[in-house]
Amino acid sequence: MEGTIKRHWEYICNHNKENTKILGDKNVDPICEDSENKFDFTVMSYNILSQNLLEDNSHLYRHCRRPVLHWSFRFPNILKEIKNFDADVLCLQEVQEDHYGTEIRPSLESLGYHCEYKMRTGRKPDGCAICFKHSKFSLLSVNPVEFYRPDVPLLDRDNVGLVLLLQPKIPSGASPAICVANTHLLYNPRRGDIKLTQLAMLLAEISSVAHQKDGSFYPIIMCGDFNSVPGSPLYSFIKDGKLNYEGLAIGKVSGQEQSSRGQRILSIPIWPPNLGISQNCVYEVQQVPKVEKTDSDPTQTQLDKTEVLATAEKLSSHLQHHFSLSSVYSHYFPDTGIPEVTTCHSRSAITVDYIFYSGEKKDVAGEPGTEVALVGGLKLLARLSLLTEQDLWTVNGLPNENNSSDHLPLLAKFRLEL
Ligand code: KL2
Repeated sequence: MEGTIKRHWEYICNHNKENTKILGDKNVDPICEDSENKFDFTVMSYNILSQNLLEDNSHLYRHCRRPVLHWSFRFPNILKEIKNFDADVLCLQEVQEDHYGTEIRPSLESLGYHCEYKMRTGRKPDGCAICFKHSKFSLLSVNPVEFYRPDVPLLDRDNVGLVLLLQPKIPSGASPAICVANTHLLYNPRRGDIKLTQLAMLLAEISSVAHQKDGSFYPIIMCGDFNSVPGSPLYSFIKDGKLNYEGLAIGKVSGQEQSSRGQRILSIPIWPPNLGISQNCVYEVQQVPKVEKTDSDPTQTQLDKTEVLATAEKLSSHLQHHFSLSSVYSHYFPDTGIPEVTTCHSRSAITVDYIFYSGEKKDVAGEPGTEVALVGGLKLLARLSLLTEQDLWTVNGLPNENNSSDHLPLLAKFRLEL
């Protein structure tokens, strides 16, 4: 018998953004702030390891005892975990279609979840699911995203994303919607060009789903398996909202592997204009040529300006997005500096899974009353602690007797200030 490893809730009190403090561990919920106009909810992101991928990549699981690799052994464990954590929103990756239909969806429905699913395109039969508690949210819209594009040769991979708009159910009535996105980006460590483009496509969809009439955005939660490590260019782009990729090798984008022999440098731009997504990661509106006729012929001037802008954008190696996203996890244990891991098998033990959320950093340049920027944003209340690689090898790595995926579930408690 392999032992179990305890993970604990870390409660976070961040009245003051500069020194976000972890207040307590263990299972005490210190009262950070007693606000009446709030909506609290929990989110889990979990790559549950599709049986099909487990069998295709069986060399990664040679350290495991045979019986723990059977789906009939793994599924009850995964379900038990989901049931015990009881999150209000589940973002699941590697959800195999047949298992989803026959076991996963029915089981989650009987636990009070509404489930939405997007299967990959192509031949691999898994996909992403977002499930939420009926009791906490109603569904406003479902927006699947396919990263495969027959008209864009770069985008020949079958990964997908799913974006939901959810309405919190609160007794007092008015609350903004919440946008929840889930994805599993391409694995191939050498194809950072595709990974970045897939991310841009997800961000463009989130922009269009989460954007409000006044130009601001609903609160956003973006979860998933990004197949990129903390501090990598792809990760930094998510957190910083900008990336200059000039001279960057395609194999360096995700940071999964050290070597970059014989690697191409990212082209500028990375994706072609017919994708219809700008360097700011929003859908481009169809340019209808403006015909303005006056005596001095301003049509000519109009045209020149458009051309100049188009050229400037084409030559720029800068990507941007419009969200202020923070990561629930900080990726290193503060006392030791040892990395947290979210996935562990015989070839690697790294962080590739994340829960990103919007709303906490707004640099309103030190003006008095800056905290007001938090209104409508999400506040991180707590997270379930992660583990080190060493911790996991004391229980024979992943999957094991009790943890039935090669990833750990990530969990966060959020507060929406109303
Ligand atoms: O890294 V993952 O596992 O997020 O845990 O995402 C991919 C990999 C997943 C979907 O493609 O399948 C795993 N070597 C190792 N792992 C692989 C490989 C490979 N060649 N191909 C797919 N996966």
